[in-house]
Amino acid sequence: MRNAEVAARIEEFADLLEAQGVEYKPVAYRRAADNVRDHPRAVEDLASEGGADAVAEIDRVGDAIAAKVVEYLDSGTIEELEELRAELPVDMAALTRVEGVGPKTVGKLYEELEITTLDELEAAAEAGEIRAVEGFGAKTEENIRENVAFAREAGRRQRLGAARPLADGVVEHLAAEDAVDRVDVAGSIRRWKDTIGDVDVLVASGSGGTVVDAFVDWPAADGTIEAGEQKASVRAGGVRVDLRVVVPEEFGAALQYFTGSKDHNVVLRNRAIDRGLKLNEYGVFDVSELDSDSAPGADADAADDAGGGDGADAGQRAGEHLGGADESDVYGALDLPVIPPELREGTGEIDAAAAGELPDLLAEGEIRGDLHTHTEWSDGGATVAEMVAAAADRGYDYHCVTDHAEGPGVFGDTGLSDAEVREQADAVAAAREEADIAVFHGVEANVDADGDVTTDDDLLAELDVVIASPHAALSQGDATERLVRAVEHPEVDVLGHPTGRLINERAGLDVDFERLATAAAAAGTALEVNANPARLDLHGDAVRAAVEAGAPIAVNTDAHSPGEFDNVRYGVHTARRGWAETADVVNARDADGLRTFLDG
Ligand code: DGT
Ligand code: CA
Ligand code: CA
Ligand code: ZN
Repeated sequence: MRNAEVAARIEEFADLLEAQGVEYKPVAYRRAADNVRDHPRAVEDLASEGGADAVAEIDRVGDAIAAKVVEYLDSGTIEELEELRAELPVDMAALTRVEGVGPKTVGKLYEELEITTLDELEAAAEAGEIRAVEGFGAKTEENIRENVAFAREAGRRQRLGAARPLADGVVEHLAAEDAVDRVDVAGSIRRWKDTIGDVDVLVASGSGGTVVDAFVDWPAADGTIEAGEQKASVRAGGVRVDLRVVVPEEFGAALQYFTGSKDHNVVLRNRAIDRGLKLNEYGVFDVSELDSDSAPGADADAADDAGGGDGADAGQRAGEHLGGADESDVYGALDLPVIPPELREGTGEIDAAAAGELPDLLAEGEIRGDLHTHTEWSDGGATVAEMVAAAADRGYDYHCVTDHAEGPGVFGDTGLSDAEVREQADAVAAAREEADIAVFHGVEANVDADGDVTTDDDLLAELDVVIASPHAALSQGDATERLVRAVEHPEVDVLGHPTGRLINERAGLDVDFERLATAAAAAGTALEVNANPARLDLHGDAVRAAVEAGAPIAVNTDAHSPGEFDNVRYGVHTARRGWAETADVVNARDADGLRTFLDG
């Protein structure tokens, strides 16, 4: 499926047009890109079956864009895009990662100062050249200077939400090969880390060459970085994807090793050494009978060097082979249950496993409804009835409509006035009549810079569910007391995307999560794990603080269209990274359980 890759090209078009000061068209291109990305069918299949006409069937994709999509799929380039790139030869992706710098700014800075890269941008800011450009001031220049480092760091890692569909795609592609016995992802993508350095894929097969050939022929691959007998790397949609092929007898050991994290593996290997065992990517070995000269290094650091390399020397497979086909061989040999990948960060999970105290983690499929969603009443793209129907189609037991209330950080006429919220209550009541599931009405209110919730208390009291979210003043220094005030508000049920971070774009609020979680637990207010892959807010470590303090958790997609319900898995796995149990999550409860929470 090449939808994400094609969408990225259309978005690049939008950026370059916007940088040239073209109006309206960029917005149209971005909408088209969103719909291509979310389309259930592979865009390359549409193109090969019905050409540009079939591609133009995708909502908001007109004939002009469809023709460009087909041109790209056929030739790998789009002539008009190449021309735009030549006119504006800038590193758009890197430059627009700087907070406050959009395509228009990039266009202007290129025109005036010929800035094309982050380094040049930083140098110009340091030299005071930016404030001299018309429309820019000292404050803008200062902001740019402060935000370049964050942007540079952000560029090195991809959002989970960008990498995960690629990982799913390559697994699906390889699983269809006869030569592939087993295939799975490893590394940070298997641990569902919020950002991904590269995607690691592991295959069990007796014929590495065939698998490597199939891998480099994966349609989403933009280019091959290297290809050997048992290993290969390609670039796909801006992400590096590493493949390793191992024999089936060693698949479990390799999967365990390459899933990491490195910290987890160090603790695990030391546990093996304590038992007279050796653990590496080839298996678990009993080395107690070996003489000390051929025994492996007695500490984990020495064993560390085992990584990499196509061929292992015999020493690494020395000793009695106890297993390695499955991960359970590895953990079992160390008297441990298999530890869920999300927990493998070396933060106490091995002790917990040894004590039989692993958490009963929330699972995909246990979420029974979304507490935070939008409709076209605010900035969503679907009607109340469409969102309710989509929730019912997913098998949810209930649905909550929580459009934006007007307030700080909610732009233009996006947010509903008090009168509009009351008017919407009637529309929700009508949808409730037609629905097979419970439908709750609420609002997403705003937490101002002081921690006040800016919607009228009387209105909040009329609603079934109140989300309160910070949308403004998102770089104010320590925001702990601000958020504590919000969770202590008697009408607030859920603190939405608590830090306001946007991964790789905005660091978000600085919060003492232990203190916030303690206050949330006392007030009975849920802390949200916002499943939008740009947010994943709270992040795993903060969830863990929340769970330890006994604060309720809500895993919400913040869906603005039915397609965005699918993001729920990112929220579930982020909650798992925070050791959240099913019982901690208020929207894993049934409708009565949820009512009890909301009324409490
Ligand atoms: P990433 O790609 O930066 O998001 O993070 P990972 O965890 O996927 O790291 P990566 O791709 O460098 O390596 C995958 C896993 O392989 C890693 O989590 C642990 C394991 N691994 C790789 N190299 C070493 C090593 O030198 N020592 C140890 N102990 N483990 C390694
Ligand atoms: Ca990786
Ligand atoms: Ca890797
Ligand atoms: Zn929202």
